Amino acid sequence: MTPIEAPLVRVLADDGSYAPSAEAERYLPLIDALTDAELEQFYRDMVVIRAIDTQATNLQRQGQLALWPPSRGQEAAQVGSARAARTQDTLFPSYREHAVTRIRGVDSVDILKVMRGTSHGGWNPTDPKNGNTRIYTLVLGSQTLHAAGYAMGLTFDGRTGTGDVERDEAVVVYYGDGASSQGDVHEAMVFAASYDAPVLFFLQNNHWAISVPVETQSKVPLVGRGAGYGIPSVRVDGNDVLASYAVSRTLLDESRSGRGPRAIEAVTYRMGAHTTSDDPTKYRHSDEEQQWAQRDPIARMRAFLEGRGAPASLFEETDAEAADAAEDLRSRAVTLTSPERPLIFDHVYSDPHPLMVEQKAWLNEYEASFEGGAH
Ligand SMILES: Cc1ncc(C[n+]2csc(CCOP(=O)(O)OP(=O)(O)O)c2C)c(N)n1
Repeated sequence: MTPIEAPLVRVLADDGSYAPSAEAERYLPLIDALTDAELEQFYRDMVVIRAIDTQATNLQRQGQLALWPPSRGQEAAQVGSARAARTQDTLFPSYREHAVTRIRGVDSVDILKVMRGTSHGGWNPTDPKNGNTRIYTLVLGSQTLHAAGYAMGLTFDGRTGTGDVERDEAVVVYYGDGASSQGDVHEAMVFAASYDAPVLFFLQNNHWAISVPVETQSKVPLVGRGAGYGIPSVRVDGNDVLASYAVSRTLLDESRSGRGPRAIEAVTYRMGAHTTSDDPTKYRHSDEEQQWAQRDPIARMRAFLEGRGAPASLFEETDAEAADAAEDLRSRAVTLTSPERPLIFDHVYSDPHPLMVEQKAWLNEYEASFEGGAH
């Protein structure tokens, strides 16, 4: 099979040394402007979310969750882009954006509620503490239509494109290489391009759509999909948090300034299983996994920080913070209680609907028939 190659924006080499690719040149001023505290925050974000992700995977294995989609390996793509978004932006995740949601303020336990089956959506996207983060979407690609429509609305309402980067709003939507084959994604790109909507299509190419390799999804680099609709598109090393941050910040600001949608293909790797229901050893080789282990985004950033003289205490404190966050997640996850049965019928329609009323009555009657041990 022909390998998929295209120029890549990369700032850090696999070993963490500062070695910008030619394509990275225009983004370097943004990286040079980052303070030590900001660089350390990127690292902390990645380490903490990995601990949370590992904890959630363990919780599923111990029967506490029905399912968990691990984000291991994709931390840099997610952290860089989420830190690049501005407070006023709205983010539309898929179902693996655990770092993105956390950075925006969503309590990771709220994701666990969905995966444990105790909540439909997990969090209220209009609650300010959730940082304009929409709920997870499991229907592949559908969130790109929601995002494009929302971004069009921002234009119609005059909430974007005034030239004030601190106030103009933009949208980031996350989706995967598999989802990029969905019609919804293409329709979203057509509408966004036609209406100059301020939306950044952020594709995490993690190389696998469950068992389907990316080479089967496309004969050309996926970055070409946005370009095909006239959307300026950039391919970044998705395991390089600095590249992800700088390109996302630049393209989002271009988009909010009224110049239309933008797209990023972040080339990364799903280090774990698709979900806890999947066994990747059935369809991919361990050589490939070992190769990508050498490009671990956390090890890369750590080596970079060490090279800049970061003290050992930074790494010790970060590990302790991550362990605390994981422990806190566990202690709260195991106490989540099931909602009252009728909740399943709520929020289907905004007004009472005769069919819902009928079904709710039927379920109550059915469940009541078990009471008293008659069956
Ligand atoms: C419309 C639709 N079709 C099929 C599925 C089943 N499905 C769930 S995840 C998945 C693969 C998605 O791969 P990708 O978009 O690359 O994202 P990743 O899971 O790798 O993050 C499929 C086919 C679905 N959820 N929605």
